[in-house]
Amino acid sequence: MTNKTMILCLGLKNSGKTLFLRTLASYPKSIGTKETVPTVGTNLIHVSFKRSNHSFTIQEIGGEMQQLWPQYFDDSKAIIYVIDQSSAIDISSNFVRLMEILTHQNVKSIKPILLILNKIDLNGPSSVDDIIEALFIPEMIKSFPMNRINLIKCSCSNGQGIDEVMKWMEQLPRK
Ligand SMILES: Nc1nc2c(ncn2[C@@H]2O[C@H](COP(=O)(O)OP(=O)(O)OP(=O)(O)O)[C@@H](O)[C@H]2O)c(=O)[nH]1
Ligand SMILES: [Mg+2]
Repeated sequence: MTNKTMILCLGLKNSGKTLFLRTLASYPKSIGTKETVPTVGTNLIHVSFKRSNHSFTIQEIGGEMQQLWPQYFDDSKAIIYVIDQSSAIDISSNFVRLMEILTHQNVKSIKPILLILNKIDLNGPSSVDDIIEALFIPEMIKSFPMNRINLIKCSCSNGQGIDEVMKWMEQLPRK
């Protein structure tokens, strides 16, 4: 019997959610595809891992729909939040959005959260470590016990970190 685990994929516009979903859907064949269009509404992909017989539905909510994110919290078992580490202007919005998610009553004490520091192949104006610090990610991780928050540095362009993401998904509780 397969079990489907529902995961929500959130993040600001242009952070890379659609490419992330596509990359996961047919990894490693998908590496190298880059063309996307901004998501209007939501976008669903299904991923199955044969070795563990564990299946997932991942739902992207387009960055345009930030105000509606909380409506989707209830139905998901976990949240993946994608951050474009090459975009310095997104730092404060990312911080505000993350705080809203982490303190929301349907999220704060139950859901595992994966922070994806995406576009690691690109050099932004700040170093990756500076972005991690500016977003207070170490403090976030410490304040949520039992490894509830994890961070993976990723490139949906060259596939770096995607294996680690798959391992994180496989250890999620089943439906
Ligand atoms: N270099 C590089 N480009 C990336 C990476 N991930 C995504 N992109 C590019 O970033 C742009 C936006 O990617 P999308 O996946 O459409 O972003 P999104 O978060 O789905 O955006 P919305 O749907 O508008 O919320 C596209 O041009 C992608 O090719 C990455 O890891 N590296
Ligand atoms: Mg999208």
